[in-house]
Amino acid sequence: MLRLLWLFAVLDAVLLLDSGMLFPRESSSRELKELSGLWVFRADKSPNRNQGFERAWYKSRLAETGPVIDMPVPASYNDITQDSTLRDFIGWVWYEREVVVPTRWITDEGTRVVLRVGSAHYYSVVWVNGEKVTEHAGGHLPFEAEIGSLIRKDPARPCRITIAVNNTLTLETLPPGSIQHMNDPVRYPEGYFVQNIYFDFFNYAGIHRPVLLYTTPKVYVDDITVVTDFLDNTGLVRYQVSVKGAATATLKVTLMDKDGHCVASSSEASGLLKVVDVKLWWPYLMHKNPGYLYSMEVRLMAADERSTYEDVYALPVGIRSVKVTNTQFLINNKPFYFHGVNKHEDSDIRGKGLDWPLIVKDFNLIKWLGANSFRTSHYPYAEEILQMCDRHGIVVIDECPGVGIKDIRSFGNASLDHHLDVMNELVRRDKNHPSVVMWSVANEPAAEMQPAALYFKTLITHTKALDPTRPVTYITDSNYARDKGAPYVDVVCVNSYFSWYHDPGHLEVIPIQLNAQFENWYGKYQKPIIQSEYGADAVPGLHSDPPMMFTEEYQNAVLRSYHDIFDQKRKQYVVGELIWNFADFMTAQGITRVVGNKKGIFTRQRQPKAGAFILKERYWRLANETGRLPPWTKYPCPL
Ligand code: BDP
Repeated sequence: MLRLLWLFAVLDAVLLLDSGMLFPRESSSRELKELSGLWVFRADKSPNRNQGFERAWYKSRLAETGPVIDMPVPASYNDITQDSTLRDFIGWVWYEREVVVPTRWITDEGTRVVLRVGSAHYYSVVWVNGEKVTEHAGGHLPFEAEIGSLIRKDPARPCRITIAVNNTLTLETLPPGSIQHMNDPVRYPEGYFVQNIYFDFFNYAGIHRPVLLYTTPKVYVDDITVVTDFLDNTGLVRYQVSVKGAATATLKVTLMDKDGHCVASSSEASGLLKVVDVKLWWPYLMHKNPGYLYSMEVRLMAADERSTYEDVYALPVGIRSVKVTNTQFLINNKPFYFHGVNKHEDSDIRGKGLDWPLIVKDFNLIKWLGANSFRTSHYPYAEEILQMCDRHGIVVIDECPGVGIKDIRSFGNASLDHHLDVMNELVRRDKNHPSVVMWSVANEPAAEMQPAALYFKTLITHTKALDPTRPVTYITDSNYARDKGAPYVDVVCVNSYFSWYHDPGHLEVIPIQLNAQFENWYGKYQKPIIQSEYGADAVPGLHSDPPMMFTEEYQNAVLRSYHDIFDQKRKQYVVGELIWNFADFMTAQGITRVVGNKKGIFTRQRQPKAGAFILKERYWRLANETGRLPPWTKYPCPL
C-alpha cells in the first residue's frame, strides 16, 4: 500500500514547463517528414557577427543575400570544409531549407504541423517564411514550434525554414565559456578574439540532430509520464496523460506486451495499471532477456462543433525499480554493479552530428566489451541513443551539460536559473526511459568554492522534486573534505587520474592513493561510490616496456592497478567503474593534446587498443560474478 501511495505522490511532481516533449513517432494519426540531408549554409563572418540580423537574412532566400555552401544536417559544420576559419568559427551561422509540405497538412485545419529540432549548438533562432517561430538556449536538447497557421498563410509557396545558430558561450551558459578580445596590435591582428572554454572536448557546433516536421490532430496527447515498480509478480505502472487542444477528451490507455497482447488497460487520464506475471526490464548481462519493453498505446478521441479528432501515441515502457542504500545501487531490488564506459558524441567529419552507423557500431562494441552501462559525459545524448539503451538493457547515468563550471561568476543566480531550466528540459525529455537510472547535474564543478553549497543544494533538491524516482548526483574530482555539494548527492561519483595528472609516470602511487580516495569519501558520507572516470592517454601503436606515459602498456598498467583496488572495494561500497574514455575524441588544440584526447580504449575510428582487451576480459568476468545469473547461464567471453 505504501508503495502505491508513493507511486501516486511521484506523479504529482510538477514539471515546470508548459508543454511535453514526446519523441515524434508515426502513428495512424501522426505523420513525419524528415528534413535530414543537404541544407544551404553561410557563416556570418562580419566583424560583429551580426550582419545576418542587421540585413535580415531570414527575410529572403539565403542565396539572395550572399554566397552559400552545402551543409549536411545533422552534423557539426566544423570539420566539413577545408577552411580552418570555419572549423574554429565563433558566432552566428545560418542554415536554410525549403520544404514542400503535403497539401493535406495545409488544407486540413484540424491538423497541427510542428517543426522540431533535435538539438542545435548553442543558441538558435528559427524563422518560417521570414517570420520568427521560436528561439532556444542550449545545445543537446530538443525544441519545437507549431507552424501550421504560418504555412497556411501562403499555401502555394514552399515553406522556407531558416535557422541561425550561435556557438558563443558565456559564464552563464551550460557549459560556460568566455570570449577574450586581444587588443594588442603588436601581437595580434585586428579584431582577434578567442573563446575560452573550461572543458576538454571540442566545442562542435551546428544542427546536431535531425530536424523534422510532424503532425498531430488539433486535439492531441501532449505528454505522458510513467513511473514503474513491482510487487512480487505484479508490475505497477502509474501513468499520467496530458491532453491539449480541448477541455475534454475520451481516452483509452492500453498496455501491450511484446507480442501485442493487451496486459492492462484504462480509460482514465491518470491511473495505475497492474501487470500480472510481469516481465521486468533488466540490464544487459543481468538477465537472459534484458531490455524487455511493453508498449503503452494512448488513444484519444474528442470532438468540437466542426470535427472529430483521434490521436494515437505509443510509448515504450520498461517496468523496473531503482533504489540506493548506503552501500548498494539496486535495480529491481538486486545489487547492480556498473561496469561501463564514459562516452562522447564525437567522430571524424560529422563531429557531434547524429550518425546511425556510428551509433550501431558503438552499441556492438559496448556489448562486445561486456559493458552494462555508460554515462552521457558531458551532456544529454540523442534520444535515439537512449532508445537503443532501453532496448538493449544498457544502463545510463544521464548528465546535463553542466561541465566546466570553474569560475565563481558561474555560480550566480542567472547561471543557476538556466541550470534549473536545463534540468526541467532534460527530465521532461528523458523521464520515461527505463535505461536512465540516475541524473548527473554536473561534471567536476569547482565544488570547493563557497557558493557551491547553496548552488548544488538548490539544483539537486529541484531535480529530486522533478523526479523523486531516481537518485541524483554530480561528478566530483575535488578533495572529499572541501567538496561543498557532496552532502546532497545520493551516490558519490569520483573522477581521479593518479599517476597521470598527479605523480605522472609513477604507477606505484595508484594503490595507496586510490585506497585513500575511497576510504575518505565513504568515511565521510557513507554513500555508495562510483569511480566515474579513470584512465590514461595512449597513442595507438606507441609501445614501451617498462611502461611509459602515452604508450599502450602504460594505459594497461593504470587500468590493472585501478582494477585491483576496485576488486577490494566493490565487496564493500564501490558500486561501479566507468573507464575514461570509450573512444579517443577531439578537443581544442593545446600542448597536452595530440590531435585530441587519447584516453580512449578504442581509437576515434573505433579500433581497439590493448586496453580494450583488458577491459573486455574484466567486464565479462564481472558480469558472471555480479550479474546475479544462475550458474548454468555463465557467459563465455567472446573472442
Ligand atoms: C576529466 C574530465 C574529462 C577530461 C578528462 C581528461 O572530466 O572531461 O577529458 O579529465 O583530462 O577530469 O582526460
